[in-house]
Amino acid sequence: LIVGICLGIEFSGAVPSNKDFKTVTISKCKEFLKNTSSENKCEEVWDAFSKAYVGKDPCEVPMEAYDPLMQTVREKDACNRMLLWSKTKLFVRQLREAQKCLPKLLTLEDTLLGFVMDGQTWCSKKGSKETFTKGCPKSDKCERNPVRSFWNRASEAFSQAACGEVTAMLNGSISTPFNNNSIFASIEVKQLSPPQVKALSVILVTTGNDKETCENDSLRTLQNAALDRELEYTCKELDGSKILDCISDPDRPCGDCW
Ligand code: C8R
Repeated sequence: LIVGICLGIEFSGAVPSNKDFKTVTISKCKEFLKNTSSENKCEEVWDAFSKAYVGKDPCEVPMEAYDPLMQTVREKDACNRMLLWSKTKLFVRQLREAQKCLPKLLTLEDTLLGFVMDGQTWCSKKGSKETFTKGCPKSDKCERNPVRSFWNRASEAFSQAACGEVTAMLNGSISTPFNNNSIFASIEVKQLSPPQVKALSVILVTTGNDKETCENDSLRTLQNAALDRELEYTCKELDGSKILDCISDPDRPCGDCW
């Protein structure tokens, strides 16, 4: 809904919402860090975050603008537990919400920055001190916008912390599950290499009747990219609808579903 509303609004009509956005961001940060030794860090995180885009043309914010933010937030390495995805956000979210029988996999949304910024939109204007949450440019208008650059940079840092076996959930109901324009293809895969990372295991999730297989051309490209990087590669097809039905059924034991 929010995306739909934003699409219809021109940037010139943007509404300042500095306060709300800052309040929401800091309170989500505090919620994430509750009962940890970093609880008081959220103002510092906000400062580093906002410096990346406030006062700048919203089409001229490169991913490097978030480098100082990445320095403030150091994530732990995630060995054998990292879950990357592309075009399967909803499915991954449903899996995480179901919590049942879930292999203990970690997504960027399980880290501070991913958790805090998920679902938010933000930008500023040249010379302005404000943050806007509506009317911000989309990636089709300009690639170097604050939101896209944030996810590029955060995804780069997240995948740099990968180790062991990395899992990727890709969408088998679209014709190009591995798409060069995606953050997964253009940033994350490029960070994965031995000795830190050993294997890439693809789970191709299908929902509905359109079903690509692991033989899909784009997945062959991914396989070759993985092998060029000297990573072991596996690919497995999964019926997403079946899995979701199964994990939401209290009478079915875990082992039945996976
Ligand atoms: N990642 C990227 N984008 C993310 C994100 C995330 O964790 N979380 C959110 N909410 N978004 P896509 P992709 C938003 O095209 O390009 C990481 C951003 O607005 O389906 O391959 C994550 O680690 C972003 O523009 O997938 C994952 O592995 C779109 O969702 C890849 O990058 C991107 O959604 C997914 O990026």
